[in-house]
Amino acid sequence: MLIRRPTDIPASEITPRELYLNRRQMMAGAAGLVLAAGSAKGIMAAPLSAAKSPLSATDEKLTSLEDVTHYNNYYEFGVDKTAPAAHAHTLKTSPWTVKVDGLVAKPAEYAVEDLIKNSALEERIYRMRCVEGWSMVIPWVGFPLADLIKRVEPQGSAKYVAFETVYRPPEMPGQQSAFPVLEWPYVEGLRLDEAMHPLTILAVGLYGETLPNQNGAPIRLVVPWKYGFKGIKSITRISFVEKQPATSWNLQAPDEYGFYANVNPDVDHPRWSQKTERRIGEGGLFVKRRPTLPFNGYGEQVAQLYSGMDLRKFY
Ligand SMILES: Nc1nc2c(c(=O)[nH]1)N[C@H]1C(S)=C(S)[C@@H](COP(=O)(O)O)O[C@H]1N2
Ligand SMILES: [Mo]
Repeated sequence: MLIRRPTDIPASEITPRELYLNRRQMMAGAAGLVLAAGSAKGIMAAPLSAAKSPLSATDEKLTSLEDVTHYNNYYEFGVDKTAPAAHAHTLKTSPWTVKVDGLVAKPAEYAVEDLIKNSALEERIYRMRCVEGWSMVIPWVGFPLADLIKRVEPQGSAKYVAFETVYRPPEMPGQQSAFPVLEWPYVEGLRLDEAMHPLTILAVGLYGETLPNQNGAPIRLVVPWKYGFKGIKSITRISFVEKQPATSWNLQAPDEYGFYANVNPDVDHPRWSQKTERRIGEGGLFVKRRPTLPFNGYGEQVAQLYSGMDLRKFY
């Protein structure tokens, strides 16, 4: 893991990912062949420099890199937890652009390398809770979504932010299915104040390196007080809109998955309880499920966003 504060790093040392990889391949000599093969498959990871954030949940044991990268949900590559690790290498993540449009004064199209270069990257260790009942602790590398939002200057009429994953059936086998589980592309959304909250980040890496494809390379959303499905992967478009946008899981089963999807032990999923969770990696017969906390334990920071709202109605 390579984690240094941005101020420690001379500008000459910060190179775009491609340059970095080429240089590393040249220096690696014979081993370069192996790296090049990995690079061609789109599975190369490159180190990222990031400052440790005080907003991390530091007291909890990290989920292993193996589990974080081999127990995934990414339906574009299949519905099994192991499918994304097996198949996501087919997605070409470079070059990659993120289009930012809608109700903003300065719409823009960013190359992901530029977003990475021009952002103050932080390591954020977050508890993550999936609606299916499991949880992990993941050291993300990313930057506050608010930083990007401020750059494009939302208009007063912008009330929500809508996100879109790429639609690329040739690279995403799940998008080729005649009976898809979800409508494509995968879409998600946040209220503008949720999107602006300091805990909300766009992640570009984990465990000190660029994101593996199965975790949403090259850029994905992370909102730690909401169920995992809000964390849309491989984002290609971010739009500022006036009305609450459609979201993939809500379209699929509106009575099971709401727009807000705040982690809430008191509101059961129609088919199962949300009171407890299984921490991935805690094996063994007698390992107890952990109690699930309101807002996944981030209530002190985020509960005020929802004051006066009936969280049974707005689930
Ligand atoms: N585009 C896209 N984004 C997605 C998903 C998906 O199927 N497609 N699954 C979601 C769900 S249900 C979860 S729990 C998280 C899992 O993220 P992880 O595999 O990095 O832990 O990604 C979310 N983002
Ligand atoms: Mo999930």
